[in-house]
Amino acid sequence: MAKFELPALPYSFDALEPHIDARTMEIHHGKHHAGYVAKLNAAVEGTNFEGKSFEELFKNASANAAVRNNGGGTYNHNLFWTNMSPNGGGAPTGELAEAINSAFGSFENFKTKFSDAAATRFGSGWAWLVKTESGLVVTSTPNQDNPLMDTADVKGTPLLTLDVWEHAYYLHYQNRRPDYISAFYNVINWEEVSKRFKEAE
Ligand code: MN3
Repeated sequence: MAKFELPALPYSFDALEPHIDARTMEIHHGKHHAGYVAKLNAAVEGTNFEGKSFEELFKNASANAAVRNNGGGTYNHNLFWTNMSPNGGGAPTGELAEAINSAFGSFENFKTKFSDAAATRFGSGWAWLVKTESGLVVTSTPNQDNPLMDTADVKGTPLLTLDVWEHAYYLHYQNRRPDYISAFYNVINWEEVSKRFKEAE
């Protein structure tokens, strides 16, 4: 039976410095993310969830807390690493830029909305840019939940996400979550977000 695996980071631990420090990346990927993958495999073993895709797991996330927490913890980090790049930053282009302008009025307005979602998520969670049936939406989720789960307030295809658990920023930014959120815009991999946007059509 195929098991969930920890994907290798697509860049070195220090590649996102000074915005995200190497020590945080090393612990975040090697300890936190690896822990979710191991616990997810243990949680699905011998259950109806064994051998299922993330999408299938998340449709019934409400049925099993361990699958919900560790499935989200695995999937969300898989996405998070790929939507950052040492060559990232700047602004989206093409159809994604048009969709962002259409939904939020401008790229600057999108940034304000996304930053607010990330800053106001109480405790641990994630901010999201999601493609829904009615267009692009910014939302946030608690804990390791995501917009593919049956428990989500806003459901859709995740295009971009930001981890706002303290483990994602505390070593470098301590309590300054807003500074971490601002720095994130310097490393967003808009090419990857565009690719996900097109695949979701
Ligand atoms: Mn994390």
